[in-house]
Amino acid sequence: MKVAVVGATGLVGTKMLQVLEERKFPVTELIPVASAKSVGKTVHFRGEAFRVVDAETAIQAKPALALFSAGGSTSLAWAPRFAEAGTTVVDNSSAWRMDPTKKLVVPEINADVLTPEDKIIANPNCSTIQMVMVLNPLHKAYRVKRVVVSTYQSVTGTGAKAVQQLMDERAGREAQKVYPYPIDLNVIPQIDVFLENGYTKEEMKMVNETKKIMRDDTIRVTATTVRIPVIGGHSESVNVEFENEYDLQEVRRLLENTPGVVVVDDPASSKYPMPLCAHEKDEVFVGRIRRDESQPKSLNLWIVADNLRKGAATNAVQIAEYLYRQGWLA
Ligand code: 2RA
Repeated sequence: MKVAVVGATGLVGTKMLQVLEERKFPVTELIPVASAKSVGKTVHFRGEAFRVVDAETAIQAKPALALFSAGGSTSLAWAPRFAEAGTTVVDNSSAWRMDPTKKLVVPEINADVLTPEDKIIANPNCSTIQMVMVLNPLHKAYRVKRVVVSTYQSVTGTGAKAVQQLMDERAGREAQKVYPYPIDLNVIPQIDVFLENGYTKEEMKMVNETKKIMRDDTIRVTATTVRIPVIGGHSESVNVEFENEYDLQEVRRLLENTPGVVVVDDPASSKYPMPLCAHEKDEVFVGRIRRDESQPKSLNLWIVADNLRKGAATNAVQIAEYLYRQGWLA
C-alpha cells in the first residue's frame, strides 16, 4: 500500500516512520512529505533513503493512507485535499479533533466509531491519550465523575527545537528559545497558548477530548499542564472521583488486564512508572495506585507514557492498522 507521511522530518513524523517499520505495516511505497524547506532532503525507512516531496506531488501519487503530523494549519489546508483524492488521513494535529463530523480515536477504546466513510480521522492529544487509556476501564467499572489532572510534560511534545533548547542550556551553550523561559532546571506551567478562561489550550484539550473519546459528556475534568526538562515521556498525577465505590485490588486487576496498560506499582521496592523507563515503549504505565483518603470513592494514580509513541505515532499507526484490518484502505 502507498503510504504518505506528512511532516516526515519532524520528531513525530520520524517516529511514525520508525513505528510503521517496527510494526511491519504493509507499506509498498513510502511518500515522505514536508514543507518547502525540507523538500529534497532524505528520510530513512527499512534501511533505504527516500526523498522528501511536497504535498501536491504526494496527492498525485494517490496514497491509500496519509499520516499527518505537520501542525494544525497544514492539516486544515491539506487533509481535505488528500481525502478528496481518495486517501484516508490520520491526523495528529488538533485541527479536526473536536469537529463533530470527525472521529477522535484511541483504538483500544473507541475504534468501533470508525466507518469506511471516515476519510479524515483525528489522533488525540498525547496527554489525553495516556490518561484515557487508564481511565476508560475504570469508567466502565465504577463510572468516572470527576478528574483532577496535573501533567509533567516532556520537551519532545514541543518538537525538535525544544529538545535542542534543553540540550544547549544543559551544555551551557547559547540556546535558541522555543519557550519564553529557560527549560533546564525549570518548570513552566504553560503548554500552548492561554485562552480567555485562564486555562491553556493543552488543558482544555484534556477536558474536551476525554469526553469525546470516552463518549460521556458528564465526565468533569480539570487540568493543569506543565512542561518539565525531561525527554522520555509525559507523566501525570491523576485524581479520580467515581460514582460508585471501588475495590483497590479490583482496580489493580482491571488495569493489569487492560491491553496497552502496564501496572508498575510496588512502593516497597520503589517501583513506579517514570519517563526514563517509558521511553521508546508503546505501553501506558500506571502506578502509585492508592485511595484518596480525603474523600470517598476517589483514587490517585500516576500515569506515564512515551508521548511520541502511544501519545502520537503508535496511536496513529494503530488506527491505520484497524482500518487496514477492516479492508477500508483502498
Ligand atoms: C505537547 N501535547 O506536549 C503537546 C504535543 N501535542 O506540547
